[in-house]
Amino acid sequence: MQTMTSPDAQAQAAVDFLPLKGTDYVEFYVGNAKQSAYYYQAAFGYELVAYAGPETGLRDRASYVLQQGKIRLVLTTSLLPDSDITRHVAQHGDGVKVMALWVDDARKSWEETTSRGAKSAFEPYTIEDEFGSVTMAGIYTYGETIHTFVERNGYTGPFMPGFVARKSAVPQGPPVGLLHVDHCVGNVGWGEMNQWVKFYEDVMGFKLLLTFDDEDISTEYSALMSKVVSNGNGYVKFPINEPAEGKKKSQIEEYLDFYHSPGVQHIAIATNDIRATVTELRRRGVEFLSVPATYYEDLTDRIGQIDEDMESIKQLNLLVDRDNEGYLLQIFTKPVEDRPTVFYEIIQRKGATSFGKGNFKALFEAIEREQALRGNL
Ligand code: TYF
Ligand code: FE
Repeated sequence: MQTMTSPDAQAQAAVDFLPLKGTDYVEFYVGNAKQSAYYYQAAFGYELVAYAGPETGLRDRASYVLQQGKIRLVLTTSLLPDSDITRHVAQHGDGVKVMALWVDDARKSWEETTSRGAKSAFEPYTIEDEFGSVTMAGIYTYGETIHTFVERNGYTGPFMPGFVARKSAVPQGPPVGLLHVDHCVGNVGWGEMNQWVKFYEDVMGFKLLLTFDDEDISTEYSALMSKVVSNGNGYVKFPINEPAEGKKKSQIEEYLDFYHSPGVQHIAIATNDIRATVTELRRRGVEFLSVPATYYEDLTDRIGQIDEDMESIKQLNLLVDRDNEGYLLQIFTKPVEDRPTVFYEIIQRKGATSFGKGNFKALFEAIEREQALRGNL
């Protein structure tokens, strides 16, 4: 007798085994969380909302939780001469340790992924206080970076049990308008991109969205390759870069030389008014990469008409690209620490779902000018 997959089983197979509600928080391990928290408030307009440290009973570390729109950053520092946090900071400098994903069922997320081959970072556990309970579990991704699954069960406290509410003491200027995390990009070693794409496909149920080969993304000097994976509902997108052979050192190689392992390269943050956002960020002293005036010479020919007037785009040094669905405006900060590692992208999507391929050359040349100043090209 012939066996057929029942429609029920087929529907079951199509069900997302790792439904994600979005990014819950991004946690950095840093050398001095108090000062980093000040920087993110003063320069990027985040608000301090929660804190955990010696005053709340922790002996080994302090964490500051910052929020803007739907974005939550956790800045954690060690209080000890030797600990996982201390060693992480010594190895990588300030960097992203956790990309936390908001889920309905943290235990199931951990079981589904570890049973498919993910390396566990920590087993599911639940913590509670008067505001409710939060269940978490963690798995490793590239380098020392982990994904924590966060199940909030309608938790109503400022962040999670163990944290107390804490308000900003930093005077705030006009709002910056950062809304949510658009994508988080990882840099991995030579020849490792495909195995990490496979990890996101097989272990996390993501789909390959886009591929950029070294022809798409090479300047006269250096090259890289990139593939973008996305989860079922498209809320979570992870581009993964690896270096490619070029005449000079790839920006990905420079990152790996200073981070000393794979890790998060940039976090792209969405705004719905990039001109207002970047004007305010510049006023607050955030440093951006710049493209030469020639970038704007043929821009209208390349992207056609847009809502914004070209003069303001040029003044703010924004990049613009178009795809089949619309266009996007973007700009990139310089690295936000002394090592040339983590930086931010500010992005406004007006229909476009792509990644600014038309800007790669100008952007990578801008990065190379910075690399050359650092003596790393
Ligand atoms: O995320 C992206 O794909 C774009 C462009 O090293 C990009 O932001 C790609 C690779 C890279 C820097 C930016
Ligand atoms: Fe990006």
